Amino acid sequence: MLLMEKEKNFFDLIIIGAGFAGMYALYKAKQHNLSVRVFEKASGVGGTWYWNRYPGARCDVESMQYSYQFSKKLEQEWEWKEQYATQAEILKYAEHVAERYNLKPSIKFNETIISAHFDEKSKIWKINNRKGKEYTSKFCIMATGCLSSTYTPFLKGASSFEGEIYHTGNWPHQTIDFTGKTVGIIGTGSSAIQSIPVIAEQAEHLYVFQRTPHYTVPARNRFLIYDKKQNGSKKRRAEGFDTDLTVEEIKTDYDNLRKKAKKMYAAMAFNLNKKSALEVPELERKKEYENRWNKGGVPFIGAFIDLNLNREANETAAEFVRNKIRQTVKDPLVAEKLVPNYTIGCKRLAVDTNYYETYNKANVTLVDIKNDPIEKIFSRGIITKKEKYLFDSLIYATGFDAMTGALLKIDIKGTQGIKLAKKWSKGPRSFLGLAIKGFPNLFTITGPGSPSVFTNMITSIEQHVDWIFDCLDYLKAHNIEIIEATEKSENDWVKHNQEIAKPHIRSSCSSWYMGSNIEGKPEIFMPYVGGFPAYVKKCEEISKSGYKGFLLSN
Ligand code: N01
Repeated sequence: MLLMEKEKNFFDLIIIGAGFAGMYALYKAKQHNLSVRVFEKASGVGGTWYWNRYPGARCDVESMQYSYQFSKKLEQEWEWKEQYATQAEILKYAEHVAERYNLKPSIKFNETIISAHFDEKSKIWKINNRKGKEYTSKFCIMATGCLSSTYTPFLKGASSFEGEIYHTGNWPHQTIDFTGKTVGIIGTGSSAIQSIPVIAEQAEHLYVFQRTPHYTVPARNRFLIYDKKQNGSKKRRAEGFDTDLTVEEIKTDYDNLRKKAKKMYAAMAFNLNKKSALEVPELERKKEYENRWNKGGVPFIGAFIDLNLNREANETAAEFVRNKIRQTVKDPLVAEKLVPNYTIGCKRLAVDTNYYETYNKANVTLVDIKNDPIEKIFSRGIITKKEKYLFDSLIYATGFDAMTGALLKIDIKGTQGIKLAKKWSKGPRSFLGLAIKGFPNLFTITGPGSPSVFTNMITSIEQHVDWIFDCLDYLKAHNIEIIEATEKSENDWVKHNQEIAKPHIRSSCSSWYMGSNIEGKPEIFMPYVGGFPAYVKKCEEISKSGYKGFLLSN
C-alpha cells in the first residue's frame, strides 16, 4: 500500500495525468521544492502505455531513443531488451522511474478530474474530482496526453452485440486469449496493424473490417541482447542509426545520439537522405527504398528529403510500397483492397510485423467496408450491405479523439468564465501548444500547436517540461504572479501553423491530425508541422526575450 503524502488541498502546482509528461513534470516540481500533486484516473503510471495493452502493442520509435534523457544515470542503468520495446517493457520502465524518483507518494491514482476553473479574485485554479472534492493551486499543468481519449464510432445496433467487446485503446489488464474464437475487428490504423497478426495466430477466424487501407512498413524488430550461442557475438546490437551501433557504444556516447536526434525533424536520430527522390535515376531510387524496406522501421520515410513535401516524390515511395503489398499478398483481389491510393505518410506511417503476410492465412478475411458498408451490428456479429459475419468477440481499433479529446473532457474555465470547449469550438488555439489566451498560469504539455505527435514524444515532453520550469523560475525571480498568452501571439501562432501545414503531405488526406476521424469535430490541422528544431528555436527565442508574447502581471 502506497503511503500518500499528507492530504491537503492547496498546492503550488497541480498536474493532471501521470504518463511520461506528468511524471517528468512531477520530478521537476520536486527538484524545485514546489508543493505538488498529480491526479491520475488510472491506478498506475504510464499514461498511453497503461491503457494500450492490446496484443502486439509496442512503440515504433527505437527504445534506445524512446526514453528519458534527464538523468544520465537512468540512461546508463536501464537495459532495453528489444529494438522496439513492447508495451509491457515500456510500462515496466515507467514504473521503474516512478519508484526510482519516489514519485508515487505525490500521485493520487484513481482520481478523475472533471473540472478546472480559474478564480480571478484569488488567482488560483480550482480543480474538482468526480465526487465534488476541490483542490486548488497557483499553477496547473495539463499532462493529459495526445492519444488518450478513445473513440468508438456510433454504429447502428452496437449495443445489441452479445459477445465480448474490446477497444484497443482501453484493453483489459488480464491476458485475453482468442484461441478457438471468431473475432471481428473494425479499423486498420496502427493499433489494428500491430494486433491483427497476433490475434490471427490465436483466433479460429478473424474478420477485418477495413474502411481505408493504411500504409505500413516492416519493423524488422530484434532483440538487443543476442544469445551468445546463436550468433557467437557478445555484442548487443542496438538501433538502426547509420552504423548499427551496439548498446555499449551508444551508452558510451549517449549524448551524441541525443544531440543528433534533436537536430532532426522528428527528434529521432536516423539516416535521412538529403537527396530529392526526383533527382536520382530510377535504379538508385528503388535501391534506396529496398534497403530501407529491408532494414525496417519509420526511417523508410527518410529515404529522400522531399517525400513529405512533394507529391510527385511521395508517389515514388507510395508506389514502391503498393508493389510490396502486391508481391506479399497472394490473392490479387485481397492485395488490391489493401493498396492505399493516397499519399504515403499522410496518415501516420505504421510499422508492423507480418501484417500483409497475415492476409495469406486461411483464417483471415478482409472485408472492404468502403464497397460493402456496415449496415448494423447485431447480437452475433456485423451485417454489411451484402453479407452477414458471425463472431464471438468484437474489437474496436477505431482510434482516438486526438490532441483535444482528453483536455475537453475536463470542464476547463478561464478568465471571465470562458470555457475552453467554447474557445476551441472551431479548432484548438494556443501559443506554442503550451499556453492559451484567457487561461492564465495553465500549461499544456505537447498540446495542439506543438510538434508532439510528429516527434519522439518523450523528447518533446522533456523539452516542454523544461521550458515550463524555466518559465516558473523566471516568474519567481521577477516576482510575477500571472503569465498568460496574448491574443496576438496566439493568433499569429495559429496562422503560422495553418500556413506551413497547407503544403505539407500530412494535410493531403483525412486523418486524426486534422480531427477528421471524429464526426462533428472541426477540421483544422492540429500538430505543428515545422519540425522539432524550428520549434525549439522559437520556444528559446520567447524565453530569452523575457517571455515576449505573454502578458506578465502581479
Ligand atoms: O487509430 P487510427 P489507431 N467505421 O485513427 C477506422 C498511435 N499509435 O489507434 O482510416 C469503420 O489510426 C479508421 O478508418 P479510416 C499512432 O500515432 C502508435 O490505430 O478513418 N472504420 C482507421 O482505420 C497512431 O496513428 C503506435 O477510414 C472506422 C481506424 O479505425 C495513433 O496512435 C501504435 C470508423 C482508426 O485508426 C492512432 O492509431 C498504435 C468507422 N465508423 C497507435 N471509424 C506505435 O507506436 C474509424 N475507423 C506503433
